Amino acid sequence: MKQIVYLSAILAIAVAQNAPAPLQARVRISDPFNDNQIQGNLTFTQLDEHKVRVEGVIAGLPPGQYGFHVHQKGDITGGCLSTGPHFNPENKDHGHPNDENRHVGDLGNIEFDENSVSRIDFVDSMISLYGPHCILGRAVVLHEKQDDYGRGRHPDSRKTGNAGGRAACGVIGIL
Ligand SMILES: *[C@@H]1O[C@H](CO)[C@@H](O)[C@H](O)[C@H]1NC(C)=O
Ligand SMILES: [Cu+2]
Ligand SMILES: [Zn+2]
Repeated sequence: MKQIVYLSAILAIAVAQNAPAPLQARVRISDPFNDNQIQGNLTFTQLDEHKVRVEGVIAGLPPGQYGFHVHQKGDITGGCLSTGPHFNPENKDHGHPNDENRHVGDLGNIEFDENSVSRIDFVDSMISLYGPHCILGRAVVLHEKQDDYGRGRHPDSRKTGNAGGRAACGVIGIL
């Protein structure tokens, strides 16, 4: 009896060690070409094939909603503008995170509270840490205005959600 208990304990440990560690990525958000008023860290965790959890805290913008995207390039040599357009490997229109027709990088808006803090914790079903939707080595960009999810009248709505300038950004790296 004791041996069976030992054996199953050893087996359980072996199974746990065989399970791959979750793929994770990290990004430090800042506005180094500005005055470094905006600061934050985010962690991405691959939960399963179609789910990535995004969690972290960003501080430094007045209360409100701000566009939040993954942009194509992990290049911040010339500030957040160097990151290029929204990550859009399937050539779709800009949209809401729950839309079928959206850029892979369209993560919608994040909200800053009255203390200028945004607490982020959501799951997205289109970004990935591997494969054709992989966001590793690309950039997170936080905008100066609210993303209208492509529903606005402005000509930029279908391309960028008319979210205005780029307030802060960071390159997504493997953790
Ligand atoms: C981000 O993480 C670094 C260390 O990993 C820490 O020094 C820094 O304070 C964090 N920034 C915020 C805004 O939490
Ligand atoms: Cu953007
Ligand atoms: Zn977009």
